[in-house]
Amino acid sequence: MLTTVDTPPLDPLLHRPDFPILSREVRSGVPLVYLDNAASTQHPRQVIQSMVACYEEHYANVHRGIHQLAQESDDLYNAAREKVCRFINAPTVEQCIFTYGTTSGINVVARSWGDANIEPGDEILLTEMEHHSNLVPWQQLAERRGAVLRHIPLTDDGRLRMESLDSLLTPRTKLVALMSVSNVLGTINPVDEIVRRAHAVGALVLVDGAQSVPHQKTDVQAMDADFLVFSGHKMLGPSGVGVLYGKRELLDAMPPFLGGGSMIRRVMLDTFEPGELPSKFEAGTPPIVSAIGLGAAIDYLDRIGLEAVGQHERLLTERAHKVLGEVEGVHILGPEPQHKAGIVSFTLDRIHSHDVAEVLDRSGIAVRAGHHCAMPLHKRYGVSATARASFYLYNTLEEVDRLGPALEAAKRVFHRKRK
Ligand code: C6P
Repeated sequence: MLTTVDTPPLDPLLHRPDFPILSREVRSGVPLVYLDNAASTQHPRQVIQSMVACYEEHYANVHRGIHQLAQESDDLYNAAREKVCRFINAPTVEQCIFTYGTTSGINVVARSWGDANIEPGDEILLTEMEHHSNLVPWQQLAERRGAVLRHIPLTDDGRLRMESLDSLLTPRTKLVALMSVSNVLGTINPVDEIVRRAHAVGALVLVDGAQSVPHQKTDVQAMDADFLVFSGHKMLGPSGVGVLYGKRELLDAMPPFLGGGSMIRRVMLDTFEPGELPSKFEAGTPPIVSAIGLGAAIDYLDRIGLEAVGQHERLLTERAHKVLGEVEGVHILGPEPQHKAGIVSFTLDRIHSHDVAEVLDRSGIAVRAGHHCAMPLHKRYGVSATARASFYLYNTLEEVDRLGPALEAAKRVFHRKRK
């Protein structure tokens, strides 16, 4: 995790008033403790207001009109793209394509780059910890093109077995697609090293940044990834918008995936000429207001600084390991806090994770339970489901502390039932 000791500590209490939803009560009048941030984060007023202002004052479709509202919407939409581009240090704005989320970005690459470049027998290297969004599109591609899928195995403590790269990366490998941070284990993967080694055998790398871009500084040029995808709704932005970044020469050479309005230069009755980047990959009316909201979310994160966010989440994660470690019967999946982001998944002996989540909910604590769209990962660790607490900049140590008594309560409820 990219944090420095010089970064002043983040005080979540300063930011919580910006998030109206965090002050509401749930169930029978208990304060909400929102620990489901890996699924989706909450929104500060600044993001909500940016979208309200767009609807109330500027809204029109983009890239189509010459009237004033169309121009104002264009300006706001284009400004959001510039913010995204600066946020990940993309060399040019045209390389940041607005998608509908991480899933849609991966599918664009699989359908467009994949169908044009993958030949029978080519290998695509994934990892055993991937989200279904970074498994299924490649399975579909492999089926269409006769490619072979390989997977980097995991250690018992939830890290990639890097030594396996010696045999898994070969001249047959055409693409490595991996998550930078696991949405279940919290593991921070050594992306830089994997990119370097993949490039050494001529493979491209797609990084699923859904769980890292919101929490740690991302520099696509330093990372040298060929593609990066992420979602707005995991970084204080609205749902329905995401980003696909790609290297210019790759995006230029890729055929468009979705056909329709906006993505063309010229259309004849029986053929068309595709437009330039980024429009080539933004067919139809894009998620205009969501993109503008994402721009406002980036402004908010920039003001706080991702170093401070990462440092704060490290404190919360360390505290969560301590609190959960004191509850007998809890087993945490994944590595020690120094190797992970703010995501802590666990099981509790003899209680299904859905029941754990339900009892935590009675105390106002929102966690996710289930397979978290990572069934193969859960199978690797011999469990079908886990409960997951995941943190963001507005969570406090006191909120994490509440997990302890709530889990003890869960044990009392379910162990009594079984007697
Ligand atoms: N993970 C979770 O609770 P979308 O839904 O397209 O915005 O993001 C998909 C996705 C892809 N990769 C990773 C690493 C992810 O964590 C997610 C979304 C959520 O873990 C919802 S399943």
